[in-house]
Amino acid sequence: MLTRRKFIKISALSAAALSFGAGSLSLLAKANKDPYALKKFSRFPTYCEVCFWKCAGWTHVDESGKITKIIGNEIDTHSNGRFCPRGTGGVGMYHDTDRLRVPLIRVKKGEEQTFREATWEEALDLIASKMKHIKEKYGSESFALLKHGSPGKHMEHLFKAYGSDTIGEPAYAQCRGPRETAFSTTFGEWVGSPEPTDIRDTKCLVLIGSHIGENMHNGQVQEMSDAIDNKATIIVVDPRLSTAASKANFWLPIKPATDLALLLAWIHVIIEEELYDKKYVEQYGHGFDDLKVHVQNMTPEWAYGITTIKPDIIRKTAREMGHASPAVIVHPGRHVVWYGDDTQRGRAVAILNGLLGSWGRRGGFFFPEGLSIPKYPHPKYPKPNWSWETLAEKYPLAEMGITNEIIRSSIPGEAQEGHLVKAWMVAGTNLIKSIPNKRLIEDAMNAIEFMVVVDTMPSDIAGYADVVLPECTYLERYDGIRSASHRHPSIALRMPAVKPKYETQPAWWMAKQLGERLGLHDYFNYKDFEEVLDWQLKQIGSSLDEMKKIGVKNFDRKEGNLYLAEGEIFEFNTNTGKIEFYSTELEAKGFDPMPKYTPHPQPPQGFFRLNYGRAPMHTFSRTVNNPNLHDLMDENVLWLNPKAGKILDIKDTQYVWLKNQDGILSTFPIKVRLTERIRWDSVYMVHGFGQTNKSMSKTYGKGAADTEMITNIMTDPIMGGTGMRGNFVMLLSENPHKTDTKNKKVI
Ligand SMILES: Nc1nc2c(c(=O)[nH]1)N[C@H]1C(S)=C(S)[C@@H](COP(=O)(O)OP(=O)(O)OC[C@H]3O[C@@H](n4cnc5c(=O)[nH]c(N)nc54)[C@H](O)[C@@H]3O)O[C@H]1N2
Ligand SMILES: Nc1nc2c(c(=O)[nH]1)N[C@H]1C(S)=C(S)[C@@H](COP(=O)(O)OP(=O)(O)OC[C@H]3O[C@@H](n4cnc5c(=O)[nH]c(N)nc54)[C@H](O)[C@@H]3O)O[C@H]1N2
Ligand code: SF4
Ligand SMILES: [Mo]
Repeated sequence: MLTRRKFIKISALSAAALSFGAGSLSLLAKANKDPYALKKFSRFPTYCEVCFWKCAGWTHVDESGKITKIIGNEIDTHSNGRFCPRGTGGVGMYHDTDRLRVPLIRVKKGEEQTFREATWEEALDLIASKMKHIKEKYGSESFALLKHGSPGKHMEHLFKAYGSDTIGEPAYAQCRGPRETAFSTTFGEWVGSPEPTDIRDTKCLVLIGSHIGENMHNGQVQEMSDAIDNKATIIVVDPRLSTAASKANFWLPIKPATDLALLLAWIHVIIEEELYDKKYVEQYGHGFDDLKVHVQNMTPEWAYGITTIKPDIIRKTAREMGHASPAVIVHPGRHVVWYGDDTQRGRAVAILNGLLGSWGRRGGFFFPEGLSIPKYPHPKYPKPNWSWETLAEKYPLAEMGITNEIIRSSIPGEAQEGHLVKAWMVAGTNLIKSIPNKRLIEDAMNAIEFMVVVDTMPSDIAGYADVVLPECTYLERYDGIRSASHRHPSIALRMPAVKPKYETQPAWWMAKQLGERLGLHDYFNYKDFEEVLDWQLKQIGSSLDEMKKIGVKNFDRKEGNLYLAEGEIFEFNTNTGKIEFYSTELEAKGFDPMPKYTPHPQPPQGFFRLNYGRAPMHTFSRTVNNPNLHDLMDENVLWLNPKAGKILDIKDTQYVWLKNQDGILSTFPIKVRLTERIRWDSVYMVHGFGQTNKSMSKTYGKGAADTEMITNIMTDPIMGGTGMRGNFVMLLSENPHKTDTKNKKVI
């Protein structure tokens, strides 16, 4: 048992050096059997795993069996047949020579910890024995799964069969959780993914920090470009001149952390000037009169003092929305964990949409419809004694596992009585980059008994594992059927275009192998995943053969219209059956039934607010080493206003280190970009860089990591989101890590 978990480097290991026992060879032979080499196709259907928009496409393979390109599937309405630059660059994930190649097991050599190569048999046996041990000693609930993306789905099935629902993913408490709670307490529905925003038909699109254009969620970007061509009014609220802001009719360079005041002032104007959709509000709304009183004094003049946005601009933009109503979208955003009052900010956004009558209306939000894919038959999952829900109890409206609470519950003294997490499987998520508060993660990793990482790359988190399982990339495997909720239902198939490189394997195979070892055969009662897919597809009137040829299948809607009909009787899934301007659910749980503005700290003298976001050619940390995408952008830069640069005597292209309000230093320096596009009180960087694992040879040490600087977390009391935008940094021109007087490294 390891009591201290040191980060260890994963060196580029060669598969050739490995000798296999006969058992594991036969295992591989089974899994690698011909589905991977369907010679009659030169293009194979897939859906993209570079981000979670899941565009469907074709992987092209030449006669020598080499992947040449990936392009969009022409009948995929999700992507309109076009991939974004990252999707096209997905080929690089397959070709990346730094990929994980073989299973690895941590060993201690004297005082040193290191990895050694292992056979699949050995690695899987070890994990299964640990799973049995944890179950016997503490209960299955103590083995947590932290996951994201396709591999996570397969592992989720394994964990639920094993008896653990201690499961969480960063797409909730680090991403869109607050907006889902906000919309479900208002309209009785999550926004969901992809967002059912009818952007192509809108007359007015309001983006509050949603930087579509840098945020490259494909369908939205394309529809926004159509909306611009159709002369829709674009209003962007962002302290930074984002790409979207540069295309907007109105750019409101708001003082960071004050959006709620602007939203309330907009609500004030829309009610005061009677710009709201009266019939809609009367028929569907609950609590309008309370809201009217609530915002009575929240005038544009009041908001001006807080937001720095001029009253006449607030009025003008409110009128634009009112005149476009109901074909108007106040976008719910996606990564919305900013300042801890994010559910309440999301509520203000939802209320605005409710007033403008945009929910269920053309040019606003449509009612999406998806196809539910029948589950391959298996016995019922055992009921765990406790689960993620138990760990999230202090957040009454948490609707999914809270990653950081699972992590916290791994630390004795922090965990609730009887609910200590003792082991983790981490599948498809790089926790070191995606979860703030690295100290907490390190303490937790030191405390747990065992940790498995399933990844395609030697990511930061892989360096902390006891066992690393190398997954093949999405181009080399089957996965679950993509069922997209959209204007109409559609499904897409992902199948291997080539055999997995090296000794890599798909996650479905790993899950089955572990399941068999744990005596859970009935949950994995199939030979391979083709069998599961074919069975599922046949239940919905298709087949694996058909899907291999077409890749995407579109279905007609069955569950009602895209929009509300004029005056339609409609019951919303809230306590009152209405759109709740006044939330009865929040009130019952002890929270403000209507959103209030509360001020947040501003940067102290000498510090800037740390702002971060996306670049069009990268997805988080998963693409930074991708050879194709690395060529397009190989490091992140720090946006700094020239005025601030002048005062600090910091020049354009100069490298600086960062130090945050808690004295945390950035491991690596970052290049300054002086630009008027950022306010003087903030700096901005793209998330995902500052890779600490040397085995990621192209990207190691390039750029800085925003996550390192995020140690102040403003937690949303309603659903547990980790607000990450309340961190402040100062810029250091000298290397703070340089050797001290005794010639020893400080860090
Ligand atoms: N500081 C900060 N933190 C953030 C954000 C931010 O902007 N700043 N953004 C937040 C948001 S919105 C989100 S959604 C999350 C994203 O959080 P994550 O999904 O954890 O993001 P990545 O950093 O891309 O880590 C993905 C990991 O999965 C691996 N991987 C990629 N493909 C596969 C595969 O096919 N199989 C397996 N097994 N592994 C694979 C990659 O190599 C990488 O190690 O992060 C959140 N955290
Ligand atoms: N290329 C690319 N596209 C992606 C992703 C990716 O990794 N790469 N990830 C996808 C995922 S999972 C997500 S969740 C989305 C996230 O993307 P979005 O939800 O669109 O954006 P955020 O990351 O929340 O916000 C970034 C913007 O907020 C602005 N901002 C910062 N502080 C404030 C403030 O106080 N007020 C206001 N009004 N604005 C502020 C920043 O300047 C920046 O422009 O992107 C998705 N699309
Ligand atoms: S938006 Fe781009 S990266 Fe995301 S799934 Fe689509 S093609 Fe892939
Ligand atoms: Mo996200």
